[in-house]
Amino acid sequence: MFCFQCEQTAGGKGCTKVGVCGKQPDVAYKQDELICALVGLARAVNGNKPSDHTVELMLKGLFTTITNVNFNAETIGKLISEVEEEKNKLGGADDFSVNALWSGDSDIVSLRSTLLLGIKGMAAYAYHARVSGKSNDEVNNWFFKGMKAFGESHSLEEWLNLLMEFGMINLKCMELLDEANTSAYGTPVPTKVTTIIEKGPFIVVSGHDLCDLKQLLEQTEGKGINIYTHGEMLPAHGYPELKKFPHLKGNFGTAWQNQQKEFSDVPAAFLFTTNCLMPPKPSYMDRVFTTEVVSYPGLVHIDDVDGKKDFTPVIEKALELGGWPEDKIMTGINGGTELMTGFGHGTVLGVADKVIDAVKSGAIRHFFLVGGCDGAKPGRNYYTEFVQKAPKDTIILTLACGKFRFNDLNIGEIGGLPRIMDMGQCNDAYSAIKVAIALSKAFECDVNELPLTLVLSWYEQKAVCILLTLLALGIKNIYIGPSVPAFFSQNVLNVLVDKFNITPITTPEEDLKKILG
Ligand code: FS2
Ligand code: SF4
Repeated sequence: MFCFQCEQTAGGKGCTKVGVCGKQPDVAYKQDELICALVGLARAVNGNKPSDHTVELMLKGLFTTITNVNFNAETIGKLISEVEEEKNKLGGADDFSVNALWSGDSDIVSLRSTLLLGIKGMAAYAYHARVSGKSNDEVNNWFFKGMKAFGESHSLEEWLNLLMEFGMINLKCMELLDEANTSAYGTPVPTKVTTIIEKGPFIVVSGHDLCDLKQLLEQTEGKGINIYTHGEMLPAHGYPELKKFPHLKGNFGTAWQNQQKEFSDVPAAFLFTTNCLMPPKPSYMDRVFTTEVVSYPGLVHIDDVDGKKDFTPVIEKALELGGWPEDKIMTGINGGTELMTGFGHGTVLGVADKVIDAVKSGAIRHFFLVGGCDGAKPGRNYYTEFVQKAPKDTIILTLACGKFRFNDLNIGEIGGLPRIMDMGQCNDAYSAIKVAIALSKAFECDVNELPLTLVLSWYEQKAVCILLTLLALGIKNIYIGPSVPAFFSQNVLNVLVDKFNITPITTPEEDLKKILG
């Protein structure tokens, strides 16, 4: 097997025997086979408008191969057969070999891989938008354009151009998902979320899919079961159409990489709607359920029947386990019991005047977007320390699961605005972009001239598509960590440094000094 798509890849180079994430070689081979089948499907579509079913297969297929989503060779095998069948219905196409993906000039392999991984990330976003009823032809068509490109030969410059074109398409896709979420669940509002778990039966919902959470909230109404979010589901508390359910109580645990410890012996059911699933331990395996494209051998999967799901097995398990007999005080990483979320573009731009005045008066010196994925490496303490050491006249915008390193800290307010503002999930990077563009208009300057610095942490492929969007928008001086992606060759990294001044993180002190001067 060979896989180097995420930040924890073996030796910082590639997993070749077994995945650090727990992915076994048979699953890795199947995932490669699936990617090849999808290139074949794109070839068969050949620039024409794909049908709705063809698009669905493309999105499902790509999403399935993202880190910590699907560990099940059997379900991947079924998907491959469906893709092959669809390809043949469209008149067939030449096979594409996985060797073609990883072989050739190292810089070309690097650019090709970066595009493939970005496309995987965007597929997850397009998939979520789709289940909430939003789809966009331009975005859909680009999946086929991009996937077909892997079977073609392009110069370095052409690959770079494709990456930038993709970045702008992913911006459209994130906008589409924002529209899907806000039109279905309302505009997020600032909301306090407790980490204390009430006594009695409960279900913990993880992943990014708000549509699954809504269905589960409806199906558990009046049943004496409380619902808690986990990881990337935390921002759900800010959406009016979800927070209106009184049994959506709070947030359980911290970021994905702590689940094997945090879930152990907990008397509750766990539902994974998307990544990040880790191989479950025997102490809690019987209570973990999957849905959507998430799958793990031996876990019960909740299927979708015409957009509806029956969560009865999850509900029955929660009732059987019964929860804790007394309220359980759980805390965030730093000991806090209260988290805030709901600062999407609707909220932040709603107080734009206040923000602009605070910048003009000097009350706010600088904004940092400290966001992205979390992970297990000790180097990720950088992000906690960065937030703790950021001067009191600075604001921390944040998003995605990396925030669990510091979202229980109380670091005060500036003029009534909390110094840490959680904008949402990773896809809500769209909110951050919207706010940055609005501020640049208000101050009549380029985005790069704003008192704003992006300090990003990456782990899986959604971070790749977001980074490409930021670069395509011409955003420079991004700090990135905890390590440089293995799929960036030295020359590709040099180009990114030259063109965009991408800077690997060093220490919080040094980076803060460099940024604030
Ligand atoms: Fe975190 Fe995992 Fe959002 Fe990523 S919960 S690393 O999927 O997409 O961020
Ligand atoms: Fe390794 Fe990451 Fe690939 Fe898993 S997803 S096999 S950890 S590179």
